[in-house]
Amino acid sequence: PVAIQREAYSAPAFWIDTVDLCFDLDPAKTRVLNKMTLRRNPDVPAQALRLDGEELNLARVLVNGAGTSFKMDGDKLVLENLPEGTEPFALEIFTTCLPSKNTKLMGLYVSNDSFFTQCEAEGFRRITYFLDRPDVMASYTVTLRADKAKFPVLLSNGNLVEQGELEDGRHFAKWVDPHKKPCYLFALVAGQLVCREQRITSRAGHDHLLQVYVRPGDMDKTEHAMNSLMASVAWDEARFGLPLDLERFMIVATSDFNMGAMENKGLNIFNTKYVLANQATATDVDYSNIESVVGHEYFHNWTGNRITCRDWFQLSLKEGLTVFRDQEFSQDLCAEASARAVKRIEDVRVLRTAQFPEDAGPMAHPVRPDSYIEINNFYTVTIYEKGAEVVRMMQTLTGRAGFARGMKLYFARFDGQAVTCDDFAQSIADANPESPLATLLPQFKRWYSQAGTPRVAARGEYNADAQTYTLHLSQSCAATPGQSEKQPFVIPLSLGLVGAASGAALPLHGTGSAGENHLFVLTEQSQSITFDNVAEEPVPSILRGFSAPVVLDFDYSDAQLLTLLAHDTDAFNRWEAGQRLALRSATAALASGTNGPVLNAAYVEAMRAVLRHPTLDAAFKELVLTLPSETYIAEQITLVEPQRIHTVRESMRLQLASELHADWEQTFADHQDNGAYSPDPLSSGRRALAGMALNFLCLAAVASGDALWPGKTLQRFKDAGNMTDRFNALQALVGSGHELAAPALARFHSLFKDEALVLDKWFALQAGAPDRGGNVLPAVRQLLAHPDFNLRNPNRARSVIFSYCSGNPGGFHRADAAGYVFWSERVMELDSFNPQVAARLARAMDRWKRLAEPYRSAACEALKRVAAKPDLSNDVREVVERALA
Ligand code: HT7
Ligand code: ZN
Repeated sequence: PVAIQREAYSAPAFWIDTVDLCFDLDPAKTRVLNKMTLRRNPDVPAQALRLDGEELNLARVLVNGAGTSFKMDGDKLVLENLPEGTEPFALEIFTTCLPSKNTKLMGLYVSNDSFFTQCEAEGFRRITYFLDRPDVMASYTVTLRADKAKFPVLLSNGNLVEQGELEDGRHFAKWVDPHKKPCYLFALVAGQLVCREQRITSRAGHDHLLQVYVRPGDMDKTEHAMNSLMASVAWDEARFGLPLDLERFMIVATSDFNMGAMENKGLNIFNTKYVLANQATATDVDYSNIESVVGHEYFHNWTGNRITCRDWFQLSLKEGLTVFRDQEFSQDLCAEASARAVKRIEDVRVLRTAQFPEDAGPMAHPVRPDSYIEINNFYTVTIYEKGAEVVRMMQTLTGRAGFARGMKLYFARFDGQAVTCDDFAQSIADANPESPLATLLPQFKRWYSQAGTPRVAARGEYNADAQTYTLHLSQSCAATPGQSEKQPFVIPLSLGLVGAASGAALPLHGTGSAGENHLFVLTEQSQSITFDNVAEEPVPSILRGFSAPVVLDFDYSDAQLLTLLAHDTDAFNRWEAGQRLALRSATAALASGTNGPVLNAAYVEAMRAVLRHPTLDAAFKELVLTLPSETYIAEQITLVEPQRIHTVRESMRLQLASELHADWEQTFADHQDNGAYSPDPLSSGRRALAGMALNFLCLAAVASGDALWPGKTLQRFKDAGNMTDRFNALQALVGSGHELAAPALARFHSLFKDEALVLDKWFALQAGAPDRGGNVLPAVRQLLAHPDFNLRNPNRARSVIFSYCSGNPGGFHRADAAGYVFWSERVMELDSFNPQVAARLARAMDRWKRLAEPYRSAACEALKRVAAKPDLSNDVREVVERALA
């Protein structure tokens, strides 16, 4: 396979102005008539038209209504004898495809007897021959024809302009999209679906129809998605002045989907996981995910659809910006500042546990990559989450109002075009000429071109006589594949000082900032900053709110961290202090190899103080009391022994469970809500903390042999009025390894055997359970043989296989290599029908080179076994070959 290079971009040789598609939908063989008008691009030397296609049967090609010669070059359809000059000409192509055999779920496919499409990134070429690249934007008219009884609902992008009956029980619907779009935003849906509707009037006074389509039987799970959609429409208009530009906006849910959702113009297609929710079947986390994914796809309507990417190297132009927007949306929906801080901590946790390892591993790539083999492999946490952090830093450097001004300029300049990350950054800077972003723009853009997580090392010096405090800061960034040397980044550091003795927020002098917070922009390799009139020895609170995606190295003493944990006014750094303390204990235990208690008394007492704190809210307490994950701990050490990490973390959990036993009992008692269920942040936080308490109480009970709490937990599992409480209770039983877990699991299955998304939870819980003596892998193998398991359904495959291989390091990394054998079998099995999902699973081995023996050699062998498979897809080959390089 050949790598595609960003530098090799050239404009298309032809433009496609209009596309008129007619589909005769039949699962076994669908016929597609594609009538286009094209013209030569006058800026490009005259050449043949080379159209992309994949797994299509070509029946006819006409140019201006007459037959023409053509040839095939691999998958490409090549037309050499086209009219000269730049006048438009008509091209008609008739093809067939096989939706029911489409197991890749890209292009046109069948799920539960309905038709769906997925065209991003390169799925449209599986529907018809086309210039399948995002910078070719056309106007679409689409006619769908199908059996009326089997496919009563026929949807495509834009407005429904005509519908009617045909012969033989068939019917048709004709859709016209008023906006030009790249083909990756094309969509159609046909099937037996029902919909929830809502009419809204925008701030500007325009009427719109919102619809959420689901399978009959799922209507009672659509209210939250609709509410989230309405909130999204209102938010984008209020915060960025971006209105809904369509009369009709539709969301359709499907249970077979490779990713989370897709922002097709006016016809978003969603994984059911991010649409369906009611209190009996969905947890608080599900509700919150639905809100952000509905928001994310809706916000793409402007950032992605109205202005799209010139080429796929610019993917973060739409994805990083849209993740930033969905994060801001969810924060803005929080009524309380504490809930906004909780959301920020959750987002940072995702970045640090998933993106930092990616940036340090074999798949590391810049936010704007330089090359790829398979674009589907580049829908990554770097493009999405790190890309969002880059946009966030732009907002930090220009201010909230300045950033909004920059967005306005971006739309004024580029609406309706396919552009680059440079175009975006330039717009934000140009709208804020006095900002540090404008003065530092070329250097700032290194965030787009350099991979790797920068480290900031900080050291403080307090001069009690002069009452000055100086922070010495320096930055570095490790080599990543293809980039051995890194230039300094622009790193905005939000700073404050906390009195070491008083715990007070100290006023900052000498920095030009008034108040207790200062934004220092680190641009050199080393720089210092001095604060004057510092009346007492301070503890520096650096990187407040996680103001840049970096690792901060500061040699805090335990006492300093305890001060920050107790007093910092910045909630992020307060949480961070607790994480640093826990991490320090874990790494010390790993280094010493002792099996004694891991946590010191000061830490346990600090956790007790947090739990008992009268004003901190429950969601924040739950985050502070959550220990760093095994994956995150593993990232902090050079030679990883996964079993040791698992043992150490489990013993930390047990220590918190037993030493805080009475507090957990009190916490559980204090967080019982008997009112109506509401998934708002405050109530969810209370449920999360109560769930955590149950977890620890069951853990302690198993250790002590006490039957009280497991019994109470089983009762709560039975009586719970919502899925969050029910699932938390089940998790507590399974997580503690108590014998009541088995009957509870059986009861859960029988209660929810007809709810696919709930069964996914049931599978995932077992595959992700804490390993006890190697018991998880045999359980996982049994789950694969369960009648409800279906490898072809990506959600189900993820619930078992990914939960085990990527989400359960203690169970997966086995000294006998059986986990890796299981992984290699599943990667190869999945690859034979869905390479995209297989390649995601392949990523579970990214960090194998850091493993200690015997894991390392066994992992290497498993990777080689996969790489040696002769008919491996490009998707999986790219991942395993980069891992082995
Ligand atoms: N923009 C969407 C990406 C997506 C996708 C990409 C490859 C294969 C399948 C896919 N489904 C959706 C999702 C988003 O970021 O909004
Ligand atoms: Zn997106």
